Amino acid sequence: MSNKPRVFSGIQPSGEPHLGNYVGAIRNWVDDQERYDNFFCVVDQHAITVPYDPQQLRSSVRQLAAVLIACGIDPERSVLFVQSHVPEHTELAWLLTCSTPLGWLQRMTQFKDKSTGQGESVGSGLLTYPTLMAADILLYQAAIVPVGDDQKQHVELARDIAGRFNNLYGESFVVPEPVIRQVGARVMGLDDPTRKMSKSEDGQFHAVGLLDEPKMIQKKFSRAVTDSQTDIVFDPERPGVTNLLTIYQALSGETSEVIEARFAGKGYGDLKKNLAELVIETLAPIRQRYEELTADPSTLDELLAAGVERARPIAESTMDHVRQVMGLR
Ligand code: AQP
Repeated sequence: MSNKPRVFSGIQPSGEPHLGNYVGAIRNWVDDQERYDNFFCVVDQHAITVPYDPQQLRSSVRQLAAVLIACGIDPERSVLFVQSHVPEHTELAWLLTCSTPLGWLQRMTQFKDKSTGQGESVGSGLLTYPTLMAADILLYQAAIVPVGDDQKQHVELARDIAGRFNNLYGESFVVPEPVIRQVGARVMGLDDPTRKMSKSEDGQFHAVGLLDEPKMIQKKFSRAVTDSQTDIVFDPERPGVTNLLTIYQALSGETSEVIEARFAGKGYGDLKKNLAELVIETLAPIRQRYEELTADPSTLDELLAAGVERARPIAESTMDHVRQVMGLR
């Protein structure tokens, strides 16, 4: 057993993974892989909280797992697995749901955003999504949860849920901390820089997919919405140009001053062209590794099966304890 701090983080196979997922989460998981005892999970049961196509889900799970490995998640060093392959996630989710006040779930902004306009026909899984996420994290006694800014509220709720359970039934769970990198914690849509870049958002020019062809990447950046001003500076009042500069900063690792100096006196066309080149350069090795990995489907099956083998004993040990203290055994 490792004595490094334990990390858990998940990603939904709800569409093609995009640059926001990469900058806000995946690259941080990869960068810090050596420092932690890592559990990374393709959270397919989260992806069914909104209407979906079963055939599509099946292939998205495989695509996402392969993309994570192609991005640099090393299945030897990190435990990589699919949520539904470890049934303890849903068992713990139900047990936590029973001690989570309704009001805690109703005030989640993701629930409010995703349920807008659906009235009472909204799936109740969308409301209880955060208790499943809390179960994902608490099952592995993870201390650290690296996420993008949009998931901060859910990790804070997981802390509250863990605290409440520990009070009710005795010390059972490590109370997890969200870890959010400053640069790129919320990448915005290229077609509308006031909305977060999302897998499930419609619009061909909204998100840059991690497997997009170079030509498509150029096209998406050339159409990115900016504004009618000319100077290229980070300015929260100008979300379009700031979003492009933020992506540039996250991928180049340069400071905002250096980047502003580089583009001083230049136009939006230059920024978009340079940024597209940087993104193409970053994603090219990922696409190549993805192609190699998916050439033989059995390789991925074996890697995912090995991930379950490593995850399950820990999940089972937590559940043994939880069933006991809750009077279910
Ligand atoms: N736009 C973003 N900028 C920075 N980080 C982001 N993340 C998501 N979008 C951005 C981070 O990526 C990780 C995995 O996200 P997820 O799959 O669990 O679900 P999500 O946060 O709801 O992401 P999407 O892409 O918007 O999916 P859909 O459209 O299905 O809801 C998380 O750490 C997240 O913070």
